[in-house]
Amino acid sequence: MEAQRFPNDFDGILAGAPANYWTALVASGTESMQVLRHPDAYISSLKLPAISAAVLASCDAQDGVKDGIINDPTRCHFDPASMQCKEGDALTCLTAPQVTFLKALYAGAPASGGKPGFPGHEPGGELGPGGWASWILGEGPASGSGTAYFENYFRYMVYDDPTWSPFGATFDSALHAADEKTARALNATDPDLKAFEAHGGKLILYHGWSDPAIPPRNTINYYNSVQQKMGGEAAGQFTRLYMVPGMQHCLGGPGPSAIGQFGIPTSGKGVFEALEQWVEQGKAPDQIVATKYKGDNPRAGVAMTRPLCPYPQVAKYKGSGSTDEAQSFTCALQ
Ligand SMILES: [Ca+2]
Repeated sequence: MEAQRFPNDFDGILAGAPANYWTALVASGTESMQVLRHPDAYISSLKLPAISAAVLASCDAQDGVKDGIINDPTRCHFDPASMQCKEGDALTCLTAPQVTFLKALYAGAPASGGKPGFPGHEPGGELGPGGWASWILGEGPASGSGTAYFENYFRYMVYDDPTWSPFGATFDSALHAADEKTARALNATDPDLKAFEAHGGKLILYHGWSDPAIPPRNTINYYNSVQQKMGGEAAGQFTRLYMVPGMQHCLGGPGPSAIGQFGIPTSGKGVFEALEQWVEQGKAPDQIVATKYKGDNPRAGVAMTRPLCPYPQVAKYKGSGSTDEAQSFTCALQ
């Protein structure tokens, strides 16, 4: 929003997990609340270990390294139907309504009537303290912590009705209402960054591929829209996007998620340092270093480093050397 509306405020902007298409983000919450109408589709977080195991069995090795991290979830075509229970129900499988619900969570809000939809959640990173259990699934239908954001936003910011329930809401109706009331103030989807470019501003975006709060493809969509509007070469002079494999909302998750964001140290050049060098020395950022600490605690020592590559490049294993060390990987296109 700063780069779009107040382009002269900052020389450099580091934007992590941007909620820039706010109205669609909150409206997409109605998709995860469809379990209110179909309570038998509710998936207990006790099933997440089985879901995670099935996702990883399907997609972990696609990037050449079996490490519990999916480098590029867009290449993962995990089918929840593969987990459908043969009979009855168990923590290791999904009932038919649960299969439908899980598919919807990955698919997001579908486009309709010529209007774009909104991306869903990505396979990988469902487990763990910052995963789906708290944010999406909660302890009963529509009780995840994300639900409070969506529900209260529509009650108090859109409909002015404390009794409003997402029970009958659809993505289209919610988006229309949220757009009418709040898009002008809160959406930051303008791809025209000419004024920020003219000011000499630099923008680095990053987003965890396993973010359960803000679907990561939304950031790719915005980045691509800027490329289209400004032209790829011009945009490359002042914008970068880093997609962080296995990182949940801003930090945490199965992947190395210490990338120099908000003061978290990494073991090489992080995103903030990269931005600083770009603004102050004109040194354009290339790959930076992502670190995973033991127990996600910087004081406990380094468990793994990986290069974090400017989108659309990904870190590729060279085929030899420790997969816990960044130098065993190179940034390359798929
Ligand atoms: Ca992998």
